[in-house]
This record gives sequence, C-alpha cells and structure tokens, in this order.
Amino acid sequence: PGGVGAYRILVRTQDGKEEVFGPFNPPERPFAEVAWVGEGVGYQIFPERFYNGDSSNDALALETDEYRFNQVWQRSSGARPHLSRWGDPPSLLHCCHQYFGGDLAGVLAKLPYLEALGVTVIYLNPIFDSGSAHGYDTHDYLKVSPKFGDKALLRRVLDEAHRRGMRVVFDFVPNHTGLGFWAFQDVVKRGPRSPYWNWYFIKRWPFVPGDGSAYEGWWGLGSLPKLNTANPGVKRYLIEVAKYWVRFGFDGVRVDVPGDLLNPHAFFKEMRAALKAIRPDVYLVAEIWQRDPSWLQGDEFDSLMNYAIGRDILLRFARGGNLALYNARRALADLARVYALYPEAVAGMGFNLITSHDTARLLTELGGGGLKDIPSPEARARQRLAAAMLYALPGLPVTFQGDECGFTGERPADPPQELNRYPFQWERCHGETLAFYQELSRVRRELPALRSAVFRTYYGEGYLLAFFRGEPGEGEVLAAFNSGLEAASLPLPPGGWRDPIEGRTYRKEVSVPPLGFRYLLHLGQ
Ligand SMILES: [Ca+2]
Repeated sequence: PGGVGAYRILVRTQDGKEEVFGPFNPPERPFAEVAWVGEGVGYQIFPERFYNGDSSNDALALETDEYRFNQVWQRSSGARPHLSRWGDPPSLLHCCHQYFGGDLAGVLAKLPYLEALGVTVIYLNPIFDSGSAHGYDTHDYLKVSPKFGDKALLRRVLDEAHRRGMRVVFDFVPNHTGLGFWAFQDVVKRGPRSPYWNWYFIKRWPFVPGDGSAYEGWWGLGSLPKLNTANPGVKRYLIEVAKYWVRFGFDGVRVDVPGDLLNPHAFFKEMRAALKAIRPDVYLVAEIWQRDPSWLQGDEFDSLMNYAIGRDILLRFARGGNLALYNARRALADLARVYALYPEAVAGMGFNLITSHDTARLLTELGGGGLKDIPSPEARARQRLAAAMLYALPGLPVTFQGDECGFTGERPADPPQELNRYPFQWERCHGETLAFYQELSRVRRELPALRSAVFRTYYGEGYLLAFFRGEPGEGEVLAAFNSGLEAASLPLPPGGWRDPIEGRTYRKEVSVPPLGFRYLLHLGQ
C-alpha cells in the first residue's frame, strides 16, 4: 500500500533454515497486464475448416490460389488446387490447397455456439487475401480473402463478437509474403528497376516465380519469399498494416514466426509503441515455442504462445506412463520455473495452449488415435485432465477448434497432410467432451482465483500434482490433478475445501480419482 519499494525474499526450507535474499528493486516501469486477457477463455479458429456459412464464395478460393502465380507449379505434373465437399476425404493437398469452403459467414453463424462454450477471446488464423487454405502466404495485407468474405462482413463479425463480450485477435505475418503480393510481382516484372527490389532478397533475375533458389524464402520455400524487414520502407509498411487492423477494431495481434525476422527486437519494439498508442489494451502475442523472456520485457510482446507450458509440461504430465521419464514432481518444478521466469503480469495474460493448427489434435496426442480411429475412454479422460490443467493456469486457456468436440487428427509427414486441420464435422461432436469444456468455462467464471495471476506450487508426487491459485486464504483455489490409473490421496492444508463441481467439502485429505482432477475452493478455517 502507498506505492512499491525495495523488497526482500525470505526462504524457509523444510528443515527450518531461513535465508534472506535481496534487497531487490522493482522495475521503474512495471509491466502492465492487459486485464481482459486473463479473465477470459480463448478459442482458435482456422476459418477455411470451421464452418461454411456461404457457399457462393467457395469457388473464389481457386481463383486466388497460389497456383495462379507459381509458374514452377504450373509447369509441374503435380496435383492442382481443388474444391471438396465438407466431409470429403483429405487429398494429397489437404494442408494447403484442398478447399472446403469455410468462411467468415461461418464464424458469424457460430458465435452463439462459442458464447455457449464460454469463449471470450477468438484467435483467427489469417483471413487476408492469400494463396492457400492456411493464409500464411499473403497476397494483400489490407484485403479480406474473397473466399472468406469482405471487409463489410468482417465488420459484422467484429461488431457481433464485441456485442457478445468477445475480443478478436488477428494473425499477422510480417516475415514473408505469398507470390501474389504486389511488391513481389513488381520485382518479378521489373527486376532491379522495381522500387521494391530491396523489399526481398533476390539472388538472380529474371527468375520463375516459385523457384526457391532465386530468392530467399521462409525455410527455403519458393512459395514464401522472405521480406527484408530491416529495410525501413518494409518496416513502415508492415507496421501501418498492423495499425490499420487495430484501428479497424481488432483487439489483439498474434505475430507469425517473429524470431525469423531480421532485427526482430527493433521491429517489434516499434510495432508495440505504434499499436499501444492507438489502444493501450491491445494484446500482442508472439509465436515463440520456447521459454524466452527476451520478448517479454514490457517493450515488445505481452505473451508468447505458451507451447512451452502446454506441450512441454501439461501434455507430458497428462500422458502419464513411465514415472522415471516424467512425473508430477518434475511437472511442478517446471511450472515453478516458468512462473519464476516471467513477470506476474505476463503470467496473468499468458496465451496458454496445448494444440493449434500446427500440432496434432489434443485427443490424438493423448492416445486417441488418428482421424479415422475411435478413441478409447482412457484417451478421452486424459484429454479432460489436460484441459482441466490448462483452464487452471494463470492466463488465457486457448482451445483449437474442434478439440472441445473430442475430434482426432494426426500430422503425417509424407505427404504433409495436417489432418488436425480436417473440417469441423459438426454433427459428430462428442457431446460429453463439449459439456465438459462448457463446465470448465463455467467454473472459471465462478472462481475468481482461477482468473488471477497468482500461482504457488503445493504438491508433486508420482502421478499427483497440485498447485494453489489466487491470494492465500479464503477464496483461493487448490487445483489437483492425477495422471495415474488409480485414485490418489492428497493431504489438504488446514481448513475446509469445497469441490464446486461435486458440491462436497473436504478437510485434512481428499481423494483425486484416476485420470481425474479437483478444483478446491478454500472456505477459510
Ligand atoms: Ca464458403
């Protein structure tokens, strides 16, 4: 109270020894949390495979596809982009050029579904004009992809989402463009005489578009020419694009492969300053898969995509199995390490996920099999366990579309089919799993401790893991998870602890069911 001063940390070990560390000084400019993030429940939409709300625009996918611009592809005998019906089997081009017709009208139509799921934050995969189903090869940063709709429809989606208390985050791809981007096309035509020659890294000219040996591409791919973001003109252009969409009404930005940019930290410092000047509570998320606080110093991003929590900790724990390989004690230590690494504000607005369009589906990861398999009850239980952990952490739990319906989908390497992105088969939604996710949202709304930034470790032995959420005392939550096949007994701290799902109150100890969990609300002494 009355301001923040220097502080010390007192550590008391189990054998009663005490040691004092410090004094430490708090940062001069404390990192401010974007308050709406950690309060919410997140959901990722991959628009081409979510819901087809307007079949009249389906064929536009073919007219705008990369194939039009990729002369290497045109001269090859390989498969061509094509349209499929919603439930058709995946083709060899499933990942990127097999189109099913999903669009923004589909997103608009399903907002009531998302509201019933408790979703308050939508992360949209790229929706701008591009040459693929995934949209990471931008042709026009300022145009909505015609296969998805137009700006007026996007306006309606944002307005209707906002009216329902939802925020929307767009996907921004500054590292590379698609072949159809106007600056790249100008370089193709005019070569060194093009004013955009230095927007890219061209090795020789003239060249055939699609020939990855003629210019730098992302991961060497000829279809994704890399932008020179150290060029002030490129940087200015891209930051103006981001500003445009924030002004348009988006609430946050997810940035694709920020670590691959040239001079990335300079770029994102400038981007943050520009966007926060428009909207101080705009939310900035980086696609960085590892633990890395260098992006989170208060002057670049608000969060990473926390695969490092969801996959490296939660998923490994939820798989159970050989305790020598991974166990609750290690999971608890790993969680403690993450939350010691980041400022509390960063934890509180963490973008927490286990799966996305870039991973196999959650149920598949937990033993549920591939697209055509029938998952076992154990795999389904492990998915519920993993989801319950995700919803109990500080920050925003983000579910990839369809995981809440218990779908499966693997990612075969050859050919790379990305079956996790198979169209959302609405009539096949697993009702019990959906009801479970709805319940998780409801409990998160009901228990403020689960929405706070405060995290403390409690217990980690064998398959049983538990941590506290929220300030100590009445109202805090003890969250316990059992990844083993037998019930496990958890000793409770003093006082009464109520399980809000089951409605019973426990003292001294509680049994956590096999592959089960409990959120326990502290009732005080
Ligand atoms: Ca459509």
